[in-house]
Order: sequence, then structure tokens, then C-alpha cells
Amino acid sequence: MDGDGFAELIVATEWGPIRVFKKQEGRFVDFTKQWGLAELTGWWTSVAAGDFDGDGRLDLACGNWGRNSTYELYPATGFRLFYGDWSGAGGVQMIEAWRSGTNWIPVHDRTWLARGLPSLAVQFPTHEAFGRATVRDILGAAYDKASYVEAAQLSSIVLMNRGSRFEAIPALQAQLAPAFSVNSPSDGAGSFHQPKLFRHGVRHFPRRCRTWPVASRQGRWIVCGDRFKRERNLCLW
Ligand SMILES: [Ca+2]
Ligand SMILES: [Ca+2]
Repeated sequence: MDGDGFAELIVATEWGPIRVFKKQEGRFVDFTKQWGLAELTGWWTSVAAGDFDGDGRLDLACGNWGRNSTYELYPATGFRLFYGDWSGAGGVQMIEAWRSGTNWIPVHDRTWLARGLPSLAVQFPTHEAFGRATVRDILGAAYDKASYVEAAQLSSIVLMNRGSRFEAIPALQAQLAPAFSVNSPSDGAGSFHQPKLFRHGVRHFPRRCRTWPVASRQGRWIVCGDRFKRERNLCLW
């Protein structure tokens, strides 16, 4: 990434950023913040490197869950996953939430959440009462101590290396479905403008995602070097 001749370790994390580790004195040091990626959190699934614009600096293509799920029902203000042992039974409970102003609102309904938090049925006797609840209302005194992770955006993106920082560019139609891998096959021309292949789709979404299965076995071929404007679908098998 920084042209010093030594490769960095790039990690795509779920409920976190694309993380950059640089090897120094035999150990990996986290340089995510220095590259300006600490706040660019998502449900990252995959990452691949290549010099997409031919300037000699390695860029990154990053797969995310895309912009075609039920999560588009919520404002694009990011999501937060609160977690903790709120029941005191030694397990971990979680509440997924979206932001409304300064409040965090549960994504899932009372029936769904009560499976993991049975006390909700007593705390909020009706769905109407729960419908007005924020995460702070649900957790009460435990809210201020609650741990959480965040996903600021769900777009698959390309990160262009500008020397000491990255410029994020949405990967256009790669948003149509979750991208579960990004590949960098040779374009056969030996140039730096490597095509990227975003592999989309799953047969079955986890039930928690509250969305329907989408077409699987689909990919999207993105020819780089022209600002990712030429794309087409591929059937992978
Ligand atoms: Ca390096
Ligand atoms: Ca480049």
C-alpha cells in the first residue's frame, strides 16, 4: 500500500472497518486509522488488491452487503449492534439497531427479540408500547455500559490509494446483492488495469436478515481503469 516494498495485511471485518496491518519489527501494527478507514465500518465480506488506475499504488476492491436488502428501509445513518450479558446468565444477548437522531431504535420486533430477551414481554406488554421504545428504554441502566459495534454503510466500494489515504468510490451495480468474494483475475493484457469480479448472492439468507433469498451463483465483472463504468453480469456456473 505504501510502496515500501513490504506487503501489508488487509482484513475485511464484519461490523467493523477494512483493517490495514503493517509489519514492523516482526509484528503486525494496526494502521487502519492512519489510512482513514477506522470510521468506514460495514459488514465487509471480502477484499482484493490491484492497481486499478495504473498510478503504481495498490488499490482495494471491497465487498459489502450492498444496497438491495430490507436494510434500505432505514435511513442511511448506519447500524449498531449492542451486546452484553444483560440477563446475567452468562450468555450474550444482542440488539441490532438503526439510528434516529440521537436515539437507537431496534431493527427487530418485540416477538423476535423476546426469544433472546424474555423480559421484554413483561417490560413492554404490547407491541404498541414496544414500538415506541429505544434501545436506551429497553436496556435502562445497562445502556450506558453496553458494548457495541457499528456498520456505517453497506455499499460495496473501491478504495483508491491516494498515497497516505484512501478515496472511497461506490462500486455501482455491485450493490445489487451481497458480495461474498472479490477476485482479481488476469485481464490477459498484462496491464495494471485488472478486472475485478464481485461474486454475489447466497441461496439462503439467515432468518435474522429478514429478507428473501436472491439469485445465487451470479457475479459482476467490473473492468477497471475507466472508473468502473463498464459492468456486466456473469453466471459463475
Ligand atoms: Ca508496505
Ligand atoms: Ca492505484
